[in-house]
Amino acid sequence: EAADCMLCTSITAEDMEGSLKQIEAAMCVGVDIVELRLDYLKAEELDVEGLVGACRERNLRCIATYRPEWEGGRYAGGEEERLSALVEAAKAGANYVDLEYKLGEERLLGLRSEVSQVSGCKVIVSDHNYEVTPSSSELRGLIGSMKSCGADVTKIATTATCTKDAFRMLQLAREESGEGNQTIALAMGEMGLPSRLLAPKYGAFLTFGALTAGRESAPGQPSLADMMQVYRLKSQRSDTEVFGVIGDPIKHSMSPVIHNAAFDSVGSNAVYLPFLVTDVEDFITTFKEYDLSGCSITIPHKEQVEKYCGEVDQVASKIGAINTIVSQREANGEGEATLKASNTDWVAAISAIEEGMGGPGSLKGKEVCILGSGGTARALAFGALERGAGQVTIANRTLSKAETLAKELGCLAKSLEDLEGDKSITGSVLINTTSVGMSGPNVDKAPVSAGVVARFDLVFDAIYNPLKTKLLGMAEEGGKTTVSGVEMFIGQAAEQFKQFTGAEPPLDLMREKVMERL
Ligand code: SKM
Repeated sequence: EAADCMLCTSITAEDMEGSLKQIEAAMCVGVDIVELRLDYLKAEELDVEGLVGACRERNLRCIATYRPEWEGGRYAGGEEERLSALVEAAKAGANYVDLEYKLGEERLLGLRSEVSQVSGCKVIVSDHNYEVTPSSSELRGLIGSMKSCGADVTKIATTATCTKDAFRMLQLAREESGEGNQTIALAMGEMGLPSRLLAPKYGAFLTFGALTAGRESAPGQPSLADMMQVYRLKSQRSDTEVFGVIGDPIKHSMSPVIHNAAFDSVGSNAVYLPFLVTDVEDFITTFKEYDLSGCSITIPHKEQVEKYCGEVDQVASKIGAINTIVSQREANGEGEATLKASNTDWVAAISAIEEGMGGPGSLKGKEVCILGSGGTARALAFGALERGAGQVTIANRTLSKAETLAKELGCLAKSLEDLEGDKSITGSVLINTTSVGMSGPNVDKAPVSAGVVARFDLVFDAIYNPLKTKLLGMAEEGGKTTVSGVEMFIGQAAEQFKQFTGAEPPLDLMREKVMERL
């Protein structure tokens, strides 16, 4: 069945003209309802009747919210004035008014009876926690109290400090989603993103998206365009399968763009989310408890998930790094699912490098130097040896980590300092697997100096965002052959897609979707 979770955006302009523009833009995107954030308007611009009227004229449902500073909003004036503006909004025809739970029962019941005299307007009782997500039983208690304060719709916004928090909020929405589906349960912050993107699957009353990136009215809101086009919220159902990518950081990842487009193209009832994960164990427990279907794993977690997986493919186990988990159930659907782990990085990366060197087999006998010693380094070192490379050197900031990996696979270990200083370390291929140069705070940095780059013929960067990293730029300037991480990225994602769906990956579409964004 199709979920009827409404897509909402907040109108956050400081004047009437800006508000009207935002209302028009929201309608163009296709929102179901808008929240008029009266507290964003300059005092002299506040025209409650005009704003509500503008929505009514356009047949657009609206919520009137006048959030005070004491609840995280912008309104700093007196309470009487604030509350009478909300009653005025109800009279003007707002569909909902949002009243803060912290106003207290007596005040809320009084306001509720004032509002309910105005036909059609319903009361949302809301509460915000900008620090944590309280226990589920506390949250259930809160919903109960909100209802006894006259809430037609209950709204709880908490702050997620782990993935489980986001799913607990979704669970709450589901529990309350019976008759009329009247709970908004959102976890704010980047870790709370699943609570926003899976709101339709879990039967929440509504979910918020930002009109444009940078215009969020609460921390962690995705853009409306992404919600509709990338995550396809309008076609989500209660049985939509959930996939995703875990990493820290994760904002730069193009996996959601590539996998969601691929799911869509084969008509798969599945959605793929970015999960900011710092605590792998919390994620895996959540994955199992909430029956997720599969996930990709990126930096820095590739070496930590193996112990949680029931079945690890032999090569992945030898590499010691996992980038793919698929959940598999018995045919009868009973019992705990088995997590099947594999590594789709190494073939994709080695093929991209060999392609850059002239085709299959071209790594044979070549000297390769790998920067970094995490999960991607493991995959690349294994792959290079598998394809017959001569000497493979692992160079890492912390020498001991390089030594551990080198010993396991039969390579040489160097510190980055050695590599910089010792001009006798040369070779054919230089490979970066560190996150230095990745979109984010280190985007302008390179893991080694131009002097090191000069000692190799070809440079491969496992980073794909940006397409041309600082390191690749240096290599290009030095007249070297360069291979960007994007082909590896597409290759590893295509193999994951096969495992996730059993279908052939739409390679051209996947490439097109990534290139559009890079
Ligand atoms: O191995 C891949 C992983 O599957 C996904 C990913 C990403 O989303 O950026 C990068 C690589 O680590």
